[in-house]
Amino acid sequence: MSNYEIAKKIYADAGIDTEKAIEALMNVPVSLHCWQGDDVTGFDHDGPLTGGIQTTGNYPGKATTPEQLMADMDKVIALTPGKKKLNLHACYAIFEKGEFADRDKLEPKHFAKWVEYAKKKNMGIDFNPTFFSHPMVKDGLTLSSPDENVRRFWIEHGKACIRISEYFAKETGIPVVMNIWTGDGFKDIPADRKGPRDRYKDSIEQIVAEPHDPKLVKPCVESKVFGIGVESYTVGSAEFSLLFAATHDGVIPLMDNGHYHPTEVVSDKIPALLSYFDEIALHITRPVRWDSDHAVLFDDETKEMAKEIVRCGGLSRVNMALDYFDASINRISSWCVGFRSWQKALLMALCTPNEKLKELQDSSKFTELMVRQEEAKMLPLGLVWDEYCERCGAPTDKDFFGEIVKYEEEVLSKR
Ligand code: RNT
Ligand code: ZN
Repeated sequence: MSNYEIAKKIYADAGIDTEKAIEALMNVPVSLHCWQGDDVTGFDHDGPLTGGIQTTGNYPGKATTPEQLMADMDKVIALTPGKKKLNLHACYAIFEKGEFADRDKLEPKHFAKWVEYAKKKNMGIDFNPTFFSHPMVKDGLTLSSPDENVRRFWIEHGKACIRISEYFAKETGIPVVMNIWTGDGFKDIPADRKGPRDRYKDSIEQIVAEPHDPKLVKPCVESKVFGIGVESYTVGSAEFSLLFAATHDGVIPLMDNGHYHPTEVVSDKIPALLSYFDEIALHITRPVRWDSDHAVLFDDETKEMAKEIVRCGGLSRVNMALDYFDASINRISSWCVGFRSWQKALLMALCTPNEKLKELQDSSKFTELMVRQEEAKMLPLGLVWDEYCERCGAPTDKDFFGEIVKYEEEVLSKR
């Protein structure tokens, strides 16, 4: 008997069909963020990263051209199992030689090379307007700015991104999740908390009013509790963003698990939101003490989030995207470890006797519930994971690092 056959039997005895789990996971798209490859830089500016987010580290070999970034993504795709969507930011527009369009003037043609890339890989695309790292961010504000010129510029950017999103959806035949996040906020105690939010609300309303087919473009709003330099107040707070989504048809709330007070957990918020929304969206990250965006690991909260999605029957209702950026280690390894960790968490959730555990809860057998939950942790998931990787044509944990080292020697070290 192969290792997998043994594992399959152990799981079957526990009432779990690993074949079904593997098949289900193969069909769940997870959005792979292009920005891990170049420290959230993009191709439309040479300025610093702003917006209260920060990459730390200076590991050599970072991608600086579209060709390099695509080559690096090829590697990540080859080294990770599972279905992917490509997650792009507007600052990753690709211009012809001598051509430039500012953010408010971006057009579908500036992303044609990405469409070609996604089609080659059979991937859908998700999109993000880039409301940071740009001189029109004035005093840290964009869509909530009191300066009408500034606000107008960014509204036009948002509208352009709706049009580009629709183009992606039509080209790939797969709906596009378009996420609106800004770093708007204040370092110190504001004198007016409502004004910026009223302007923010009006701006997002204008953006989502840009004509689009709601079946093709799904706008999201992402909340945040604080950022570097915006410690005292963020305009797009949790309540603001959630309520915006709740009161605007077709707008989806996006929760990033680095964007809450440290003792809050997104795993608990997933079922709460699924009680109200048809669809929700996630940014999956690893906040270490703050929104540090470390690479996602196979840790407890990651597992818990995946469990909630699976238990709620949410695999088709939760738009999952990774969002982290570590510049202190090999970026491709960071990308792969994060993607693989989220796949492991989903596989574990699919290989958990959820129905049985729920029955124990509903019949108040809490003593046994604790015992069975602990028992489930020791099931031989690693053997099912190896089988899943193999079936997806991806290396196992044991083998994938060798490929990273080889790519670093042959490609990254020569940049
Ligand atoms: C920042 C937000 C946001 C960004 C990306 C690059 O705190 O999480 O989603 O990380 O848009
Ligand atoms: Zn995010």
